[in-house]
Amino acid sequence: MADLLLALDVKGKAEAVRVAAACAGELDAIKIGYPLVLSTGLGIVKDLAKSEIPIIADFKVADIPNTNSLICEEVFGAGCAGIITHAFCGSDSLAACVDASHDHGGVCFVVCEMSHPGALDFLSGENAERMARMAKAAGADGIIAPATRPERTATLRGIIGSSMKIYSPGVGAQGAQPEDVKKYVDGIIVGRAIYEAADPKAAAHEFRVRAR
Ligand code: O7M
Repeated sequence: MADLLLALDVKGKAEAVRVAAACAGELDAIKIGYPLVLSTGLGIVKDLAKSEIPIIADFKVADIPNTNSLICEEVFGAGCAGIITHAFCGSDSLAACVDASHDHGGVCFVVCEMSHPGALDFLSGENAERMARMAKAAGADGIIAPATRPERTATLRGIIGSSMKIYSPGVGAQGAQPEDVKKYVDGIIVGRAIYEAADPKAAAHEFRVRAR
């Protein structure tokens, strides 16, 4: 059984609040990222707080340790419950993000293998497996692994074990189905197939039921 996370990659406060309100009761978390935050500012976190579910900041953090810590301060200061970081900057950068998240009472998820075809250039295979091991060693709360390659997500689950979570994008617009990965993951991430739907609540409801 997997949770449903909405990737709220819309532009502007009005559209974000409209979609979040429409989906009320059907979501377990909302993931925000650059498209929404660059168009609204981080204040959008407070605007979305009415939905009373965790807001996770997908900034795919990738910098030196000090900068990563500063980014975490802003994200958790704004009211987010979690942050998503890259791991390829190395174990010190990753540790800074995980530690800063925990210092602020938040959770930190680590991108290991990405869902798009170009991920096969770098963000897959042995690199992804190394990053999963790094995420585990750093004490991260979970990883990101692709619904579009369920066999890879199963491999990464084998590396991190059952004490860490996996959130999995690629369901819907990128072609994967909830049934492809739900047995390996703790949550599926769905964006366009919900926020571009004529009836976002009905779409979210269907994904939620199918992820169970
Ligand atoms: O369902 P979509 O394709 O409209 O949106 C998918 C969301 O998941 C979107 O916010 C992407 O940025 C994100 N995502 C991927 O699609 N693939 C990845 O490998 C990783 C992510 C992600 O969420 O990383 C944290």
